[in-house]
Amino acid sequence: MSDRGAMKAAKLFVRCLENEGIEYIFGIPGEENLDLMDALLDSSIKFIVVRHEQGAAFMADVYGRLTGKAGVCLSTLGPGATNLITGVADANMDHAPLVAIAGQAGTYRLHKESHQVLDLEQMFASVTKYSSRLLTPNTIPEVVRKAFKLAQTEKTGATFIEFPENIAKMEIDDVPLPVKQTTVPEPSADRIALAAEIISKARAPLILAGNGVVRARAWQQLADFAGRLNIPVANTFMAKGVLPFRHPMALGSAGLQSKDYVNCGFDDADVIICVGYDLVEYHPYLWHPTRDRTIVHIDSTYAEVDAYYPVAVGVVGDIKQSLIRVGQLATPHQGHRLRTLREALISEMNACSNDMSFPVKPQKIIWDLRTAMELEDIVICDVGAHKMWMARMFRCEYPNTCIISNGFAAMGIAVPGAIAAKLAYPERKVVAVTGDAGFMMNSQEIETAVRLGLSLVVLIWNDSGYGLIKWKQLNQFGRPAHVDFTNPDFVKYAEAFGAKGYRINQVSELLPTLREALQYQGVSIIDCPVDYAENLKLTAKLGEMVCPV
Ligand SMILES: Cc1ncc(C[n+]2csc(CCOP(=O)(O)OP(=O)(O)O)c2C)c(N)n1
Repeated sequence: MSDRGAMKAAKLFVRCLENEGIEYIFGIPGEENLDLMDALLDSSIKFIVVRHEQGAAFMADVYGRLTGKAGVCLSTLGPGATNLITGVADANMDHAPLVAIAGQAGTYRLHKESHQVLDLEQMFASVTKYSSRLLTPNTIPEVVRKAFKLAQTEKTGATFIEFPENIAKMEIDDVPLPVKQTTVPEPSADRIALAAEIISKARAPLILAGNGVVRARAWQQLADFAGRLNIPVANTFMAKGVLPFRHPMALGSAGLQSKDYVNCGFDDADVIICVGYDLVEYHPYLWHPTRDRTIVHIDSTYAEVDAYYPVAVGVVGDIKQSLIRVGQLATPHQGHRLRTLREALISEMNACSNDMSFPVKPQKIIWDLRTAMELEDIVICDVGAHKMWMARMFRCEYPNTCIISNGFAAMGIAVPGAIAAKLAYPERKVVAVTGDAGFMMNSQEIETAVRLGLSLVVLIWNDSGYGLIKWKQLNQFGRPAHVDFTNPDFVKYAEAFGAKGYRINQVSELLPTLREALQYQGVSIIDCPVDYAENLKLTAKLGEMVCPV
């Protein structure tokens, strides 16, 4: 073979990454990965230099969510690796495929107190599916293949490779291992029959669709299943869009910690069909406190053990196949008992479409954003009160058009995530929806976006505080504690990066500003004051709600 022959281990490592079809690596180099960085110069892989390793990990995380292929991030040893870890944990807990790579000191100084040395293999073990240190160049093909295989196999997640600098310099004559696509096994016929029987006999079945449906790309099968059997569908935050919201069976997102319309659907149901549902997102005690409903578990893996998740039948295997086959066998239901829940949500979504109050109500921000964006465009949502509103009220007609971190729920994902989304889908518009606090956690990546010449919009919901925490404090204690701060002038801040800054001074400016920003060739940052008095009003209203079912 012509590309055989002795080469540096760093070069073999890069060949192994190319063999995995890697397009981008997000990261920051350091002194302990000089050979790897140099080898990357001769590669087809594009290295995206970022401004904080956490940004790199979030970029890889969102790239993985959107494409289904592992996103790759890289740091140096010690402080670079500790900076990386939040984004890696976020990917792992939200089941986004990601491979993290860190440099390490030479193996001759790992056994003692030594400059910048931490045991990274051990540190990443708790936030990944697989964590490995390269102790000899001979293991590079196996370790890289295994890291990608595990990251991209259900339940997908993060893996980690530690690459000591002396190993990277060694000579090796080897080639990458062939990449084989793993296949999910077929569901068994008796489980399918039992699930179909339970569903057919149910008085009031309900589907809870989770992020696993997105990962399995099984949204069409889900829509066919729900449509044929006439069963309403609630989705988790991360599964927004798995059923187009215009579908009459769509009930919207479940996951608000307090009661919501959709919870009335869970209360009313006797059989709950969980499809690709990850418990980490929305704990079963929140939707199944009585522990007495019949649960049908349709997923690619066995169910997690949880006292509030007693599975009557588990249909484990390829989710697409399971939905097709159970859907064919089960008897369709009639009518739509939960239509009133859907109607109540829709009337709430519409209620503030013409609201002229200022600061802008969350519902109105969402209305204008949905109006300004095309349905295939992508929102990356940060974590906070704005996420709760977006999850609940931002309509999605397609999956992966509103990315939400909801397992680990780490603030700071939106800006780096938007950069990754734009790199993955240059032809689509991308908006980062973020609180002022989450924005400031990774706003340094604005420089990355500007340098890369990307066009994206950052919409900041400005309340000069940690809004979600304030909401909870007011609910529980009636007074806020240590949640207020001041912000820089976001317009000047944007301009300092070479981005365009907008400030919303009255509500009527929001829609035209969003439209202008979406057309702008470059990065635009919109500072939108938000009226979070609506948070408590929502909790109070839902608290007093009598179920309309
Ligand atoms: C990295 C991280 N730190 C802290 C938290 C806890 N937390 C969740 S939401 C939130 C407040 C977010 O404030 P902001 O970004 O301004 O959004 P808002 O709630 O005001 O919409 C905090 C501190 C978290 N989820 N992630």
